[in-house]
Amino acid sequence: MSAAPTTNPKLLAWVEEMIQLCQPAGVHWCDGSEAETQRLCDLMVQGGTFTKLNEKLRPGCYLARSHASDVARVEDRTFICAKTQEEAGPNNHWADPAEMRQRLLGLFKGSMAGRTMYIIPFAMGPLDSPIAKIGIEVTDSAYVVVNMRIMTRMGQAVLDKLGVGGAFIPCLHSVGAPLRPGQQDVPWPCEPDPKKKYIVHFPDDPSIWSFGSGYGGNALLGKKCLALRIASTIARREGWLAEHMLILGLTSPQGTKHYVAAAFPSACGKTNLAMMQPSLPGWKVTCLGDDIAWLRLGQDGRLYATNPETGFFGVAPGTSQHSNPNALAAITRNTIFTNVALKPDGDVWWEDMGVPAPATAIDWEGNDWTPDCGRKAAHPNSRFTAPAAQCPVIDPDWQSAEGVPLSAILFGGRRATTIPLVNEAVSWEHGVFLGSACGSETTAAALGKAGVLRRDPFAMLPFCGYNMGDYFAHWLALAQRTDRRKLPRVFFTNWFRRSDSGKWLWPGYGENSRVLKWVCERVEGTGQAVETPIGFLPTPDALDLSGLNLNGDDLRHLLSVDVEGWKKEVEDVAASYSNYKDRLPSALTEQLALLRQRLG
Ligand code: O2Y
Ligand code: MN
Repeated sequence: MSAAPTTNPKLLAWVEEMIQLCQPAGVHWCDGSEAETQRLCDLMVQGGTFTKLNEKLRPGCYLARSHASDVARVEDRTFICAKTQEEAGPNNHWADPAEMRQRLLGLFKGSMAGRTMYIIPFAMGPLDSPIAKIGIEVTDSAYVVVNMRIMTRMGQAVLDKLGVGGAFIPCLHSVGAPLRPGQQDVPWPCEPDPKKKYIVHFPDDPSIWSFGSGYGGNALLGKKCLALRIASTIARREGWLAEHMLILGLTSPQGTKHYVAAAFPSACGKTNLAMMQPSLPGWKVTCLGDDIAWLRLGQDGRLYATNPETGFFGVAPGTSQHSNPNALAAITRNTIFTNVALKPDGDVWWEDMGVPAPATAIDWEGNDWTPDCGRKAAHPNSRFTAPAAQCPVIDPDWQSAEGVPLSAILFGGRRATTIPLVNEAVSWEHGVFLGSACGSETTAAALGKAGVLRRDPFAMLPFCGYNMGDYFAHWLALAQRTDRRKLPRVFFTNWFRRSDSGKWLWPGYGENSRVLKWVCERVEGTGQAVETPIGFLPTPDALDLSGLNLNGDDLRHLLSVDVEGWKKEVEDVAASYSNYKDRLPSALTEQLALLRQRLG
């Protein structure tokens, strides 16, 4: 502790307490330097956690393979320990804070024996942003340290900002695999029993405790835990919003620029849209973030968006030259790959990469793999961790302290039927209704059949740190705090509509720029639309479909109101609302009633 690079007494006291609790073999304060990262990567190569990739083909890149029991976020082990279950809401698992604390103290006791405790000072949001938050993650995973360095602003600059009296959010993480003296370590230590993993949030402290997993959102505590679950509770108090949204800039051939934020449930292609290459000539997309947006009213009454992260933790399978050329370019160097396949030439491969499968490879579990072996080479949730600055279309203002003013917000989901390609809300309240009705179908659905629909309001179901009914009210209240004409226009999009025979009706990817163009035109007052029972839909010739071979029937299907489908939709949304009981704002019940009425 004498080597601590801070004099902040609260931080020193907390770290001392954590050392006493976790009993590590050593302590390392992270400075975030290049040299430190290199030392940790070398250490992980020696220990078998990392494989260095071919330096010529993927300079500065590494591959990690996780334990087969530790491959994704664990929603059923994620808890919001608010004072009461009512505060956490039906959208969260809840446990009594005092009881949970006792349970966690038992688990963390001696949990880092034989390991190094790393202390990671990190900031979510640019350090000079008025809503930036400082976290300190204490972890026994070097993998977490090197990922956090990509995903957050990390190191000495954060401690300098914290100073002697600054506040921080304590984030305790252990893989839950202490080493006995002389015990050999494994490449991916973790607690294999799913029932012993805990991802716990105490919104009243606030603090985060994560035990047993070394993977993704379970372990990189700045991301879903801090920047969404805890930040959403802070944002409610402080009057802003922490959202599961990408942020992009869209510039027309005439040079007019609009910023758009978009919320889609997990696995709906947010990273692809965030950095898309528009198919429309002369249009340009720039990326500000692919997963999280913090939104706050500016002095001028407009809503400003900031990405609190500095990297992409993107899903690898499906990332190809067709779906996301800019992501492929961003991950050519200084990238950590987790659970993808290793080719004999020391490069990586995954399903739907758009290049032929190698004749042989090592799969994500470390076994020999051939294309005909009947197994996937990469895990479906395999990931790349890459610096945002490496994205070829990163927006020049992506680190702006004030954020960027939003012209539009898009909601969406993966829906085979009923939901049109694009639909504009008629008012802020209607927009909040559209957000609250978000849902997505499982991708495993048989071709042509709708998958199982999971309602995912605002794409925040796994990430809202308090009662979703109160969250809806917080969104509605924004219109009382500013001139509502200055708020972004709200749209609902669906790139995943299928015909009755199961054919995709919309080509997606770069072609989505045609929808974004209409969105900009609506904001500017030039886009043609017809008012329908569900909102404003583009008139048949309002979308720029030049050069796209879309047949008239398919276009009509994409842009029509399926009244019978919508009647079922209304009842399904009503059923989801019943979860929130008296916490559901009356404005949303009214929106539902109005929609029922308009549908006849
Ligand atoms: O499985 C994980 O731990 C990652 S989940 C994830 C990662 C990046 C961005 N979004 C998500 C998500 O589930 O929404
Ligand atoms: Mn996400």
